[in-house]
Amino acid sequence: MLSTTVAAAFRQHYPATPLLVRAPGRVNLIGEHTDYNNGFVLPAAIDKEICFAVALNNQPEARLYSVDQDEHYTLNLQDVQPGNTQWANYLKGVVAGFQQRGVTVPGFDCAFGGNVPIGAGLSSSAAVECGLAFALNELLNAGFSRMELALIGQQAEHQFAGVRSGLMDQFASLFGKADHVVRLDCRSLDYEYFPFDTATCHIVLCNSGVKHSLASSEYNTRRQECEKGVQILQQYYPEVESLRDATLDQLDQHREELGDVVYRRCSYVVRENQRVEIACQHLTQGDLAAFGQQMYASHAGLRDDYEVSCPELDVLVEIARETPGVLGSRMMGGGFGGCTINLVPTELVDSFCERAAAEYQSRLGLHLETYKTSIVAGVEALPAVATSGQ
Ligand code: GAF
Repeated sequence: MLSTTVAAAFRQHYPATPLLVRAPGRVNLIGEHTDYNNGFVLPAAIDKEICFAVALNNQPEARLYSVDQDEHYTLNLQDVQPGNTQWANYLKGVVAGFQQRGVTVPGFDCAFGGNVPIGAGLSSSAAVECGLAFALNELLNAGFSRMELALIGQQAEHQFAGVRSGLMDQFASLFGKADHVVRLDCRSLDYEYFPFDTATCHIVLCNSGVKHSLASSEYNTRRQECEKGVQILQQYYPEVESLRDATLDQLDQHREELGDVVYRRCSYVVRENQRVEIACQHLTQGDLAAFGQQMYASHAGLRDDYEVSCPELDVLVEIARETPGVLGSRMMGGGFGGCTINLVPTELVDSFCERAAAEYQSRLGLHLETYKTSIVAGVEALPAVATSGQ
């Protein structure tokens, strides 16, 4: 078990009995690139997770150990700055978030590791941020709400990883509920859970294996393009504070001034927000086939208008579309690689995974990994595990 491995690694390097915490990755059924436009998202926490073992250490520094990289990092808590060790940056960003909120962070020891595939669009970085944020909140009795912890994680992403991400990933990791998806209104931060019955339909992920180096720079560019669209619209419609408030009509009226690229980015976001609303109605009615059609439409928008897909993801969606019985498929997360998310009736899951892998190999000569996921609870503390030496 993951927690046993991480607890054992902790005991190998540090003397104390640690607090154990698990922090899941996430899927997002629909609502992509809408979070930083104050729109709607529909994520869920999944059974791919990062485990943490953390204890205060009475030292002036934090000693960090990545079990997966087998690497140590010592953090001077008086001077927390981003550096060259990427995995440590996420943890440092969380420490900085506590400090910026007036919390004195004393020395601590931390070992962590997990099975969220890196660069697969399943938010391994948010799981790392949220796991440590939750553990420090407990150990320091800092009293932050889960939402504040999510905001600390998001801030870490902005300040220490250079990605101006929205709140979806951290929210999903902290607010996940078993067998439910959750719709978040990224402006009001109101959220609503919807039951998702994996007895009849499974969420299957197809990992393209592509880790695109453009992901963070293009992500920030998309965000700027959306902001530019809002600035232009605001001259005519002062009530438009973000793309959440804009309509397709307004965009059409000012199409020339917006220019082709910004127009397409903005119209994608407006349509995607509408799709989330429609998809949630289908979910409430139990109409997963109609839900799946919204996913296909979402993919087409991400590919053609938002331009964050890549040929491998497009092929995977085509394979899903051609497979009888599959209800919906689209690229997921920031884009430029990572996974597609597929809605597959339970009895077809194995045959779909086999077919998708064979087709991916024959069309692109690439190996495909597939994951049949379960929807699990968000970040939580785990019971202590006995390790040798205890
Ligand atoms: C990444 C970001 F971290 C999220 O905030 C979100 O914008 C997503 O890309 C796209 O929907 O996962």
